[in-house]
This record gives sequence, C-alpha cells and structure tokens, in this order.
Amino acid sequence: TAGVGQVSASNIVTSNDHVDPITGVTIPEFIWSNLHKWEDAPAFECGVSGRKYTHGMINKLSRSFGAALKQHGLKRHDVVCLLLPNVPEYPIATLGAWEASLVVSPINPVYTPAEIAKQVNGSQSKVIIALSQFVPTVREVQKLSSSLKSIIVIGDAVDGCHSFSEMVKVNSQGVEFARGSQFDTTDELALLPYSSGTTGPPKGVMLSHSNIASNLFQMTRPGYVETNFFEKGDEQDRFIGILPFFHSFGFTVVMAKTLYQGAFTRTLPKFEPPTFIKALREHKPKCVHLVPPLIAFMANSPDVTKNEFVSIRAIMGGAAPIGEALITRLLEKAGKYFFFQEGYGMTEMSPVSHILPGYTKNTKIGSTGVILPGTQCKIVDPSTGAALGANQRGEICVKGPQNMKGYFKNDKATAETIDSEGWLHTGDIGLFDEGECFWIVDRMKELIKVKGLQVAPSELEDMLRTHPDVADVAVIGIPDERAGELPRAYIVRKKETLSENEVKEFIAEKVSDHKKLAGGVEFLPAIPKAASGKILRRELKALYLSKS
Ligand code: 4UW
Repeated sequence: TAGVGQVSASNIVTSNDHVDPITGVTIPEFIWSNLHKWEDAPAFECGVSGRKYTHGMINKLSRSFGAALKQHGLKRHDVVCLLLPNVPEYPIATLGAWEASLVVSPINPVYTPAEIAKQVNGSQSKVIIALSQFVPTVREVQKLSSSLKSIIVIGDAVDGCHSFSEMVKVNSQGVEFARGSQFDTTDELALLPYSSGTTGPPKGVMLSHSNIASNLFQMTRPGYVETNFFEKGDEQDRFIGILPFFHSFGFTVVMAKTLYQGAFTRTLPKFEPPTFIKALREHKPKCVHLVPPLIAFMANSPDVTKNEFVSIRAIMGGAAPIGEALITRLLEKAGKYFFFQEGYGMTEMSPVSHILPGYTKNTKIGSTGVILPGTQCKIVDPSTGAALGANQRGEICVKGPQNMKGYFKNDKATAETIDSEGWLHTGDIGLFDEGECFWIVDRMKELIKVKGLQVAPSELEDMLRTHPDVADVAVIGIPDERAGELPRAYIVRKKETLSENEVKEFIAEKVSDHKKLAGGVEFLPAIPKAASGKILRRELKALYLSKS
C-alpha cells in the first residue's frame, strides 16, 4: 500500500516507496515536462477580476518575462523578490525568474516597509516585483535598502517602474534559458523564502531546483495526493488558491503543483468570506488546501452549507495543529464523504515531509500521515539523541531530497538545524504508531504560528528591547480559538508607569497585523531563565495557562 513505511532496527522509518531525487532539470523543465497533455487547459484564474491564463500561456509568458529579465541585465543567482498577493501572474513571474537563472524570494505583501526591507536587504534582492498599488510602500523600502535597484509593476503603469505587461511581450525566440544540464541542480539556488526555523530571527531558506522538483514528484506519487484524475481521462483537477503563495505550503503544494499536475486554480488575493464561498460554488474545486482558521470557517460559518462541499473530494490541511474535533465537525457538516488529508511540512523541507495517504480513508483523523517516498524520519529523545521506537514522543528529524541546502549566509544556524548525517531537526515533537502514521503532539521550538503564519518571538523581543522603559522581555505564543496562537509579551519594566497599551502600540506601529501583541502584555519582576541564559518559555506558558 502506498505510504506504508518500514522501521529499521535503529528506529529509522523509511518509506517503502522508493523515488530518486529529481536532478539534472530546472524546476521549469520539470514542471513543463507534461505540458503537451494540457497546454490549452486553463491554469490560473483570478477570483476577483476573472483574469485567466492557460497552461500554455503561463509557459509562453514566463519565457518572455525571463527573456526580459535577462535583457534587464540580471545575472545568474541575482535575487528577485515578489511582493504579491495570490494573483495569476505569480507563477509567470516565478517561472520567468527561474528561466533567467535567478533566485526568487517571496515576501508577505502585507508586511510593513521595515519588515520588507529586512528581507530585501537580507536576500540582497536587486529587483522587486509588486502590484502597482504597492509602489508607495516599495518607495519606503527603497529608502531602507541599498541593494534594490528596480521595481517591476503588475497592473497600471507607474512612472519610474518597469511594466510587467510590457515585459511579457518580449520575444523569447532564441534566448538561452537556464537548463539543468548546465549546473548541479542539487546546489543551484531557486527559492529563498524566509523562516525563523527552530530559533532566532527569520533567515533565508536556500531551496535548490532539485529540492522543489523532488518534493513535487514525491507528493504526487500514486496514493498520496488523491485528487489528480486528469491523466486518467477524468475532468481537470481544480483547486482554490487561498493559501498565500509567499508561504511554502501555498507556493509548492498549490501554485507549483497546479502547473505540474495540469490543474486549474482560482486565485484569491485575500480571504473574504463572500469571494471564498463564491469560489467554492462556481469553481467547484476537487481539492481545497487550508490552514486551521480556514478549516474552522468552513466548519463553523452558517454561510458554508452542504452545497459548498458538493465538488470536494479532499481537503488538505496543515501548517499548524488542527485537532480531531474540528476535522470531525467539518466532515459531519459536509454530509458526504470527502477525504480529510493532513500534511506536515516546514519551509526548510520545500516544504512537505509527511502526508496522510489515501488508503487511510479518514480512519486516522488527527494524524499527519506517513513520510513521503524517498524520505526518512526518526523520533529522537532531545536529551540523549537516541532514536525512539513506536508510540514514544520525541523530536521529529527528517532526511530527504527536499531538505534545504541551508540558511543563506548563516552557517551557524544551518549547522544547528541539519546535523552532520543530514538529519533536519524540526523542533516539533511527534510520534509514530505501529502503522507508521505520525502524529504531531507539541512544538519545542520558539516559533509562534498565527493563522498558520510564522511569528518569530526573537524578532518582537529585539524590538521591545529598544524601548527605553523595558529592562528584559520574553515573547511566547498563547492558545487562541480563532488564530491558533497569539503573541504575548512578558516584560520586566524599568519604569512602573509603562502600560500594556503603550507596549502594544509600540509594536503595532512596526509590524504587520499577525505579529501584533494580540495575546496581551504582562509585567513580571524577572524573566525565568536557565543557567545558560536561555528563556524558559515553557514556564511562561504554564504561568499563562495556570491563570486562564
Ligand atoms: N500539525 C502541527 C501540522 C503542521 C504543523 C506544520 O511556516 P513553516 O515553515 O511551514 C509550514 C508548512 C506547512 C505545510 C506544508 C506542506 C503541506 O502539505 C502541509 O500540510 C498540508 C503543511 O507551515 O512552519 C513549519 C511549522 O509549522 C508547524 C510545525 O511546527 C512546523 O515545524 N506545522 N504542519 N500538520 N503543526
């Protein structure tokens, strides 16, 4: 059966499905390998404006865009960042950059100029591709960045910016595009998303062409992703592109997989209940990819009825703990069989390592499934490093062709995450049962997940330390029904007059919404710390839970 693994004597779980890493081809070469089968079929459609592109158009326009980027003087390994919501042009910009041997760094478009500048400067991005309406924000970013040289706008023309719609008209005939035969694709950098990993501030995650192509191949082996019947003569697979493409889940599993599988995705630039429900009704998705707050919306909102589930054969969820109760409620509401497929991933793993395979047919609700083909996993006792057997809790460690090359210009953080044997230490606590299905039970790393998006405590702590009345600080995530978690600050103040509101405002003016201290602020005489100086976040969490 697809997905069943094998536990070795040394407690390493290996997938029984063998696949070799995808090497020797770029991501575009890999993605377009089946283009002839669905060239004229629709690929992406904007759920607001109706702008629509076929697979063949995405292929052609991305090559033109790649040619234009080359004409622009951009050279192999130059970084292009994307400041875009989910729009049908997202894959054109991404694949165009790859065709031109460039590296893509996706940025959350609701970030503040200071947050954007951090990623632009960290990644040394030379070009930013943004919606025309974001240009005022980008101008602020330019004041904070020395690397950023030019702006490409999607939408109305803006003075001083290059026009995406002009660039996609460039003739790409005879242009030499990146070819996997020209370099080592396991080393060639393709994507540079930002993630804080297990500790510290957000860092550039170096994903190669081979990382992403391998992950796409692994997750689409028969039995894992249950919806692709297109090749078997069935109607085309349809998705809703609501999860942000700047995040690894939306980027690989929704956007890139749409192209690789010949699917048709309706993109939604932001979550608004009416457009989301309209998309479910009109687009008739076979599979919807969701994070827990969206699953909660579908399960709880009276505006979502049985009718919205008619076309759905699978809902794929992950990025934060979902919980059996919520999944059960969702299945009951649908009033029909659909397969709830939980996945587990991390930006650093391209991102997928585990998927609940089709054969489980909702008998393993709450499990994140088995390891992907070509991947190994072990559960390690964090204090001894020993690999543990079935039903024992420990840190999840993963080895596979989807593991990142490392963090950008940060060998120390890389060495702390990937050990000398190639195991990536996820900072998550989990276990596997006798059937080798895995369960995520806790998180030992600092990371806070708000609506499935990362919030790095150290980023907020560093900001708070710059406040003149703050002596010491720690930020943790507290549980929240709607968002999953919310950031909460514990502060040792220098002046008794410093108020909760002042602290909240101080942060609110610097960060995007999901990083705000919506979990509150509490003042303490001292921050609990280990002898090493490390913040004892568990004690703070216990303190919070004891009072709530
Ligand atoms: N249960 C509990 C889960 C789960 C989870 C992730 O922002 P990042 O780096 O990356 C992601 C990626 C999520 C993802 C990718 C592909 C996929 O198929 C899928 O499921 C359908 C999900 O979120 O954050 C990584 C961290 O997010 C937590 C966990 O702490 C992990 O280290 N996380 N999935 N199912 N927690």
